[in-house]
Amino acid sequence: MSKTFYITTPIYYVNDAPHIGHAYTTIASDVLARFKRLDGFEVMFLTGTDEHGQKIEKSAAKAGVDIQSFTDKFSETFRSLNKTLNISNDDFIRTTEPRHKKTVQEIWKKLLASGNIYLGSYSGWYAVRDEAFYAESEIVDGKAPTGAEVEWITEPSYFFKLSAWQDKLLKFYDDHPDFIAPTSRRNEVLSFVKGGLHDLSVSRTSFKWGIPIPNDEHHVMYVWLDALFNYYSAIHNEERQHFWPCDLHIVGKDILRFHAIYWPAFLMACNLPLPKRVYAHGWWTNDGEKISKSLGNTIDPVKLIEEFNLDYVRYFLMTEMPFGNDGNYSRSAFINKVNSHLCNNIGNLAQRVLSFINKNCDAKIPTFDLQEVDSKLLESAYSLADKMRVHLDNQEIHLAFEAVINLGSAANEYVDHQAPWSLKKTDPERMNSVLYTLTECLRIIGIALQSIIPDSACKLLDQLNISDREIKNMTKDYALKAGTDLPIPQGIFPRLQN
Ligand code: ME8
Repeated sequence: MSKTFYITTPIYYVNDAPHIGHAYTTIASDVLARFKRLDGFEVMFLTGTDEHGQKIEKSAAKAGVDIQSFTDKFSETFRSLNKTLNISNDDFIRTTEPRHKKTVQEIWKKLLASGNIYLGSYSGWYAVRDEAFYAESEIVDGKAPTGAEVEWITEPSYFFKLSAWQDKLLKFYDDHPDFIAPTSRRNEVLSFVKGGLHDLSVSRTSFKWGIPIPNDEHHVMYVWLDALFNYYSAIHNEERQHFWPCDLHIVGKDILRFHAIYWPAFLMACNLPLPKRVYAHGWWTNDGEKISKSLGNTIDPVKLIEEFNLDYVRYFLMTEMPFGNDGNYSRSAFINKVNSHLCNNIGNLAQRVLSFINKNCDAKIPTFDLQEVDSKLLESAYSLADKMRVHLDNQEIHLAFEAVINLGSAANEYVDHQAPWSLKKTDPERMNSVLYTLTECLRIIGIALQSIIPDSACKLLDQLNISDREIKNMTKDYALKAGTDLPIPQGIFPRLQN
């Protein structure tokens, strides 16, 4: 049996069109999923849409559309964005699907039967935008700490006994220091939990758009209880249950509290094994401003892709800031990053080396007799796979690809220094060895880039006539064979104009 890896994105609300923030989370998860697949894991990569709750009900009413067709339309927009972004998800779950509703209702019954859910009455603040309850102490200038409008609600409600899980949660965080990442966010969660947990209202009676509570027709389920269990309902079947517990939930920092506190508490209460890790990444701004519909500065990933190209967008988003930090989108940063990393570094190297071989080596991988300087460069190329494994297991996406770009820079320095164009006249055998070393570096770079820029990496590997493209092939054992025919090289990374 191969090793398994289960990774998820948040399921997105269907009240609006996706923007760059949604694309970011999904692409990051895609990079990690693709890498694991290339590294021999059996991967389950889940994404989808979160379709119940008051926010969706209100948005549909505002649009004057019936709720089901409203959610169908926006869910489809997210699904089609995944195609546009070349996302390799294995499933796409909608919380309005029968498979999900059925699982969540079973869970409810289990929680009720075990005494984890009881009937009471809720009086307090609620923010529809966040679909979250806030304590009086959290309200700042009449608003939620996130800036969302709050309303006072008083209604009968079922409660989940969250307070009873406080100590067990703290023990769990202690026993599993890697559960919440990055560390700064872990500390935030810990201090919140240490501050004391209140029981959580998990049903609503003032609107209808939710999963009905099995034992009480007046109530629908609180949207977060419903939504979090999507991660479970998608694998709650014979073929997929071996993926549980989940290895990695990728979320934005805005929804860490739900994933790092409520989610493990719900699972403990159901006696289910807990996920291994929740990673909360940072927030994108546009030219320094928060991205929001009201400011009119949302960035449409589809437009960005139409203007530039998909792989450039994927590359920029994944490397512009350390994963975990906040970052800023600006057009000039985009162009500079893509030109310097992809066009001038990797693209230029490939174009120079492959066209030189095409003209001077009969379009075949040259013969070689390696010197120390060549072997040294190749050793660092062969060490790349392990470096990437370590970085990506820590979700240091930026560092994994920085290591690839560094290899490209080292190869560019090497080619300048070795100057094969001069060796052509003075020492053609040495020229061959230099070109061989460089094509071997390009092979490693091509394999390494597949998870982040799949189409471009595939073109590069095609130009090297390589079929072994897994991470395990990034070693000397799979080195290029002299005499292999190479196709006519074509530019892969066109330069962007400012
Ligand atoms: O919260 N920068 O859905 P949502 C970075 N349905 N990431 C951003 C972003 C930005 N400016 N804006 C959004 C929900 N995101 C719930 C989740 S999960 C069981 C239920 C990303 O549509 C980021 O991943 O509001 C954030 O957590 C998510 O979109 C919120 O998506």
